Amino acid sequence: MELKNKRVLVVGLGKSGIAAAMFLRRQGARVTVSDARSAVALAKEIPALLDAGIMVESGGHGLLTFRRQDLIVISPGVPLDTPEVKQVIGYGMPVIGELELASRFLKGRIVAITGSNGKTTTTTLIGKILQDAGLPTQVGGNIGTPVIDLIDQSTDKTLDVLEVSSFQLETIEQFHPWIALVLNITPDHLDRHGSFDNYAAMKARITENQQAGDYLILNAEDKPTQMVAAKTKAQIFWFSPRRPIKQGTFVHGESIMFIPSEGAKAEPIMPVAEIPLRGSHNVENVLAAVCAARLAGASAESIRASVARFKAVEHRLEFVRCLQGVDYFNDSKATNVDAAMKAVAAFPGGVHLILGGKDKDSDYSQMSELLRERAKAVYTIGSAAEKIERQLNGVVKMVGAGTMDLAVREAHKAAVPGDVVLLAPACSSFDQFENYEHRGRVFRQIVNELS
Ligand code: UMA
Repeated sequence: MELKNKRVLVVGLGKSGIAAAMFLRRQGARVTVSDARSAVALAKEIPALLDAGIMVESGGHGLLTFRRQDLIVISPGVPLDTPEVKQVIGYGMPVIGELELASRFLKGRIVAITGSNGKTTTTTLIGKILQDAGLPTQVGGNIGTPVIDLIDQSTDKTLDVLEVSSFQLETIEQFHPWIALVLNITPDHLDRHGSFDNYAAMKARITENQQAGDYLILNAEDKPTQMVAAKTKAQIFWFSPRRPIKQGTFVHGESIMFIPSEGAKAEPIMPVAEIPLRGSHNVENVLAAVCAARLAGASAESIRASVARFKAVEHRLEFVRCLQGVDYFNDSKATNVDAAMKAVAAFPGGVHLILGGKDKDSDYSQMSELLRERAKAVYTIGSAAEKIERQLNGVVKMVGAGTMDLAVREAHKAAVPGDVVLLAPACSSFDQFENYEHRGRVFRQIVNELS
């Protein structure tokens, strides 16, 4: 892709927009960036961009800026129906995302992981297993490091392990993973994608450019994920915690097994009991990671050792502390209803659950049965509080806490030894926090200050 002297507009000046703008400039493009935030809010970012010879439009997107370009690169957080974007797409202007741009320059082979939940844990785990197996590996994408930042270090031998979101997949064209994984598809981001079908269709795009020499790993127990099988040219591998499958990974008795091809003998990888992560959803994440790692060339022994050493990723059912016999867990990354349910289901009972934040058109009543069974109380925070209280009315004791501070303190007062205080908010964080990491750090700090 020739970028020299091309006029390129980068929309959104977050992590991926800044990385994309700087990369495009290094490639000799004439770069402009446009962000909805004001110049004051962008005061930290703007000087370095201007120094690099990049033009900056702040405080909103101007249609004229959009029209005078050869290419538009949009950040994952910018919806395609943003009026200016929609209009130039109508004129036939090429619009791609940072993932697509990066993957055109990235060397090596791509292992891409998507799914509604478990992406970050599985991505991190695959990265660790491959690194421990001595394979040249780097990790990035939705997990936090823009894919563009992996380009310089990549060689033809590199395995680029990428967490990819529906937002990123919405703007791909040629993105082509060697190994693609779809962990599960449950409702999320419906405010952005409009419907579950649209959202699922975005996830399925991960396999759009795969060919017969590629691998697609799918969850055999998740219906919407199974549907992706009909859309691929790649060889399909399945994972299942419940039943033997013909090709892929599954649990047999107490062990994780791998079958490399239909009819081949099952190879034992490791006992399930050696998985150091809580919750049955993490067994699924490990099954998916094991399958990818075996296909990428890691040995069974090496995989077993890496998995056994693996620690929960920050903000994913992360153990914070035990105080007066009560365990505190931070699952701030549980940003949708399904993830929050998986977190609650990881405990046999006695859960004091902190729920709320910014709603994403979610249906919290799906949690009713599980909460009746396992939760002692729900503490609501953020702008979704009223909706949650309405939808879960009468299901479980409800405490309208409003803020994280009050929620933790109320839960601390009510919890008795053996109980669990769990932050698994089922919402995004943007109403009260910068992002889910910030929310998780605030929770941890309040918990660590309790006495
Ligand atoms: N902006 C506009 N116009 C708009 C909307 C946003 O100018 O219409 C601007 C904002 O003012 C802001 C910038 O765009 O300055 C933010 O861009 P962004 O939201 O794309 O955020 P980045 O910092 O570039 O981070 C993105 C991913 N964020 C999202 O997809 C929302 C990060 O995933 C990812 O780690 C990073 O790229 C590197 O790849 C985060 C995320 O929340 C973790 N992902 C969602 C999820 O996991 O559920 C999909």
